[in-house]
Amino acid sequence: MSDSQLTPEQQDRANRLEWFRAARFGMFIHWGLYSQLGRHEWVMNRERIPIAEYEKLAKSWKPKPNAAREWAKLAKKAGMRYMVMTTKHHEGFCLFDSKLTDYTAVKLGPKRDLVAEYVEAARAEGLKVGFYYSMMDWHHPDGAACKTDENARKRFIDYIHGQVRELCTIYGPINIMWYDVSWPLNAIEWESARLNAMVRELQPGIIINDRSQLPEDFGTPEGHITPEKDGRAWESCMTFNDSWGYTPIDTNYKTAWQVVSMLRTVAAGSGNLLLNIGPTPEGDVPPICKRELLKVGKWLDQNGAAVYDATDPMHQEWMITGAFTRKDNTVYYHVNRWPGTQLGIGGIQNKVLSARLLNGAKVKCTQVEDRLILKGLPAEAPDKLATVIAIEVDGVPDQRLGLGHVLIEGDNWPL
Ligand code: FHN
Repeated sequence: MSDSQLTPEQQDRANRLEWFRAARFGMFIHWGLYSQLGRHEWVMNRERIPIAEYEKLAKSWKPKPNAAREWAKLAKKAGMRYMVMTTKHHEGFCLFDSKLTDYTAVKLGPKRDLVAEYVEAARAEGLKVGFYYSMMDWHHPDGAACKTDENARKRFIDYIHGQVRELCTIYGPINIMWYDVSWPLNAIEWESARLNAMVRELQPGIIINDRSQLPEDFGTPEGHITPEKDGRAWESCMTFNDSWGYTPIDTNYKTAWQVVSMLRTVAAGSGNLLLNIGPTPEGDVPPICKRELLKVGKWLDQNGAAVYDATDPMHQEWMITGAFTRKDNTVYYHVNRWPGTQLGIGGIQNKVLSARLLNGAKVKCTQVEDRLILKGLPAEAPDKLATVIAIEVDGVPDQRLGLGHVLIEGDNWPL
C-alpha cells in the first residue's frame, strides 16, 4: 500500500515504525531480584517462595555501578540497534524510581535508579531505548484480587497506569513500550486503550507492542519466527539459552550460527529479532553470550546488506544449503552449510544475470531452465556462520519446487 493510500493514523504508525523496521536486531535484558537466585525469572512462582522471604532479595541485591554500559557497548558491537530492559518483571520489584511503592532499586538494595543507568548507557551508544513492563505483579496485594474485586481492580490499574506514566515521564524520550503478561485482566478491565492513549500523549514518537491486549504497533512472536500478516510490523523475541533471567544451570546456549540464521529468517519476513541476555546479579554478561554476540557482530559488519535492508518479500523453498533474503532484483543466498566447490539451487523461476560472493569475486554460474549451478567456489566455506552469495536476476525473484521432480501447476509445498 503506497503512502498516499494510508489513513493519517496508518501514516503516523508507519512514520513511528520507520527506525524499528530498519533496526532489525535488538538486545533484550532480563535483570531483577531473581538474578540472585539463578533459577529463572519465574523462580518466585515456580518454587512458591513466600513474599516475605522473597523480599529479602531486595535488600541483598548490590549490582555493580553502570553495568548497563557493558551491555550497550556489546549490543552495538553485535550489530544491535536498540535495547529493551525489564523495568519491572512479574516479581513486582521496580528497577526504576517509582514513587508509588517502596519496593524499588532506589529505596532498597541497589540504592540507585537502574533504569536511569540503562537509559544513559543505551543513549551513549546511539541505541534506541525500550522499556519492558510486566502488567502482572506478584508482589502487589491487588495483583490477583483485581480479577474478582472491583475496588481492587481500580486500585491495581491506578497503580499500573501510574507506573507507566512514571516511566513515560522520568526518563526523557522513550522509543518502545514493551508490555508483558497482562494476567489476570482483559483489555477492557485493564483500560488498555486509556493507558496507551496516555503513553502516546506523553511519548508521541513511541511504538507499543501487542501485550496490553491491544494490537497497537507490532506483534511479538516469542520463541519462534512467525511473520505478521498484511505487512504489520513484528519482532521475534528469543532467549539465548532457555531462560530469560540469569540461569547458569541452563547451559543450552544458542550459537552465533543459529543467531545468524535467525537474523536471515526475520529479514526474509521483514521483521526483527530481539535476542535476550540475562546478566548476573552483579550485572555481568554471561561470557558465552558475549563471545557469540561478538561473532555475530563481525558477521554483520561484512554481510549487513543481506540482513538489514534485504526485506523484500520472495517466495522461496527450503534448501539444506541455505536460504534467501531479497532486495529488489538481488537475491542473497545465505549458504550456512557449505557444499564445496559447486552449489546447486533448483526452482529459480528467473533468468540469472550474475552471481558474486557478497564480499568477493564473481562466481561462475550456469542455468538450465530452473536449475542454477554455481561453480568454482572455494572448497571450504569462506564464512562458516553463513557465506552470502549475491545473485542478480531478471524480473521479480521467485523460487518454486513443489513435491515432484517437476513443478506442476498449484503444487507448492510452502517453506
Ligand atoms: O513470563 C514472561 C517471561 O518471564 C519473559 O519475560 C517473556 C519475555 O517475552 N515474557 C513472558 C512469557 O511470555
